[in-house]
Amino acid sequence: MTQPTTYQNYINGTFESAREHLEVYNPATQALLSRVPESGAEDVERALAAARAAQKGWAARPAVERATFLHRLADKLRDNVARLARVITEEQGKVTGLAETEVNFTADYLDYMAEWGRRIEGEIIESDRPDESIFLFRKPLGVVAGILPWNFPFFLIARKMAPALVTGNTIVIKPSEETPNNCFEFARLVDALELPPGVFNVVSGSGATTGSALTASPDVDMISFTGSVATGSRIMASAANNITKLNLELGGKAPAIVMDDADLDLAVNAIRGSRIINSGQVCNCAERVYVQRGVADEFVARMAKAMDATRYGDPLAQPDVEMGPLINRAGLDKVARMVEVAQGEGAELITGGRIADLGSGFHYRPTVLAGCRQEMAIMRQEIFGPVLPVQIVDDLDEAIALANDSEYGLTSSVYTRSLKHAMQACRGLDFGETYVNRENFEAMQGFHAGVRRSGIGGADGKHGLYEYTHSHVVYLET
Ligand code: TXE
Repeated sequence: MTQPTTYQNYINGTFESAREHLEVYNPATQALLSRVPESGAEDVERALAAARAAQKGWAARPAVERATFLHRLADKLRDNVARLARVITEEQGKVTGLAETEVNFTADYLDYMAEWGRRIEGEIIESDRPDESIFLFRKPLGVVAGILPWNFPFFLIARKMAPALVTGNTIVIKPSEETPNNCFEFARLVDALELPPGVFNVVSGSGATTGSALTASPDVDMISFTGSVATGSRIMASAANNITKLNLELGGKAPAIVMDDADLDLAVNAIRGSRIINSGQVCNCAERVYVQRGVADEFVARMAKAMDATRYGDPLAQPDVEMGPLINRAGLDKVARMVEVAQGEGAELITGGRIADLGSGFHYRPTVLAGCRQEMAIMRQEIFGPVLPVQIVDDLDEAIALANDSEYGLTSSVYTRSLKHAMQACRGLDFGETYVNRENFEAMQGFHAGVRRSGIGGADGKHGLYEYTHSHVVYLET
């Protein structure tokens, strides 16, 4: 058996030990993988001070020069795909193919954001005065704190650091305590680039200790957070003391609407894929289905068959599985409890419905629940597991009204062959994203943002890039 690795924080271009440590386990085998710093307030302050000291010099470089570091990092990622994917799978539990996709997508994302180096634009605004010019510059905010979740832990590093760095900010990343190892491997590759010290820093630790030290600090200009609504709300309260700018992605309860005129093969395939990918632990994937009455029985029967056929297990021991374990015991218990409560409230269990005993690991059987009603917790709260609750609707108006009746508003999808229905859904759905006749996944050049409690601001594309800047308007009278 391999010995657990001990990782160190990455502060000011140096790997440093911390006084306290946390342990990281493989969710499929429960084997100890690593010890990582439980960083205290002093570690956090040192990282922030390093980021502050580096920021002005970093911002003074041309954006295209800053971008070259991101391109070089992308190349390093591509040279290490298999190794990095293994680190991700070991601590997070996703299947190897998905982990490899995550690494490759992260490399592409770094390249994509680097390309903005030559495209960041200000504005020249018409003046009311005869001899005046008005210029709008875009400037970096300063020091960004990036607080990460565990579901796409590697990609989320880049989703925060790439737009931050290309626009001239410096960053301190805190990975989730569930999945910090991949972030330290990322830092090792950054270290080999000879990026100026302090531009990119990593401090690991729990939310209560390290996360709250970061969000409480007056030396942070923007907090970019992806995680739960409860933690997002706590972070907002903490940021309020310093009026720190926030960018929050807080998950979703994505509705999938399946109309009588849908291509059912496509709908079943896409929705099933969306529920088992990453064991259902994805913010943008179908969490509840509204199916029109005419195809409801057939949809449920086909979905149950497809879910039932899912191969799951330890992705490193059985490379052909389609789904790995859930992230931890708490995640597994939450999913199991939600399914039990739903059945108590009258939902009909079609398939699955229990923890899978594979000897070790946090596995849950792919599950379909029919006869669900809007007031059930399973239709309202984020499940974050391979469980699909299905409710019957009579028409599209009803489906849209039920879809919108949610505290979340990140993504949504609709399956129909009718252009009229598709456009009606696009007009009626109050969400940050809608997918029509396709699986739920966003593009890096889009804009991933939610409404209601799904967050504030967003990521990706031009709009995501400019979240990391502020405007500076200059009135020049000559
Ligand atoms: O999230 P947390 P958890 C949802 C999903 C999941 C639930 C709980 O429903 O079941 O959240 O997951 C840091 N100050 N999502 O408990 O607590 C923490 O250390 C500062 C949806 O893992 O939000 C970690 O780095 N930071 C989501 C990060 O916040 C704090 C993805 C996320 O942890 C903190 C993940 C504090 N007080 C879970 N407390 C998505 N949007 O996709 C915790 N953290």
